[in-house]
Amino acid sequence: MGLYPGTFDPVTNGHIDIIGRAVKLVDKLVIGVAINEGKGPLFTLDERVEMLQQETAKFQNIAEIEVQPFKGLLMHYAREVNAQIIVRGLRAVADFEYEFQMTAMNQQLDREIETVFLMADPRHQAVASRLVKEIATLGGDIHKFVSANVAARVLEKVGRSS
Ligand code: COD
Repeated sequence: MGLYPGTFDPVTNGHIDIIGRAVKLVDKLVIGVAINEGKGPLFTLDERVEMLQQETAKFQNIAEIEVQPFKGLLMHYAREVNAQIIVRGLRAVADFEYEFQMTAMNQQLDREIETVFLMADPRHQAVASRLVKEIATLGGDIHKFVSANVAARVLEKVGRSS
């Protein structure tokens, strides 16, 4: 069983690419949506969970998928859901230091659970939720980076019609 944790504010084509790869590696994937108030999310926790449920329905025939909110320590949550592996996505070199530090600290908290890193298709590697929100706010087209459903919801949130 694998756990893919994140903020998913909102879920992007980069996240979906990683989920599409992860479901080939595990029989069940829990997608843990962190409250992460520190990041000042645009979407509520319920909205982020709902969007992920809609976007991941197409993978249900490959592996069982459960989207759940979580708060508190990732490693406590990973143990609670019985995860053997934590899935993380790697984007550019800039991600590496953050991911390296987080994994190293998490390893100190629980040595039984391994973190695996997956890379998205080059078309999706640079996509980041933060930049999608910025582009939307500044009047740019976000349809290459998120699904039509997510794009409509982002545009509505930032006061633009799609
Ligand atoms: N290509 C590849 N991977 C991608 C892409 C892309 N285009 N976009 C995103 N990803 C990957 C990210 O690298 C990440 O691995 C994952 O998808 C989720 O990304 P985000 O940005 O939605 O989520 P994060 O990175 O903000 O999630 C951070 C956590 C919520 C997992 C972290 O803060 C956490 O564990 N919080 C709980 C508190 C805790 O345990 N703290 C101690 C940590 S040591």
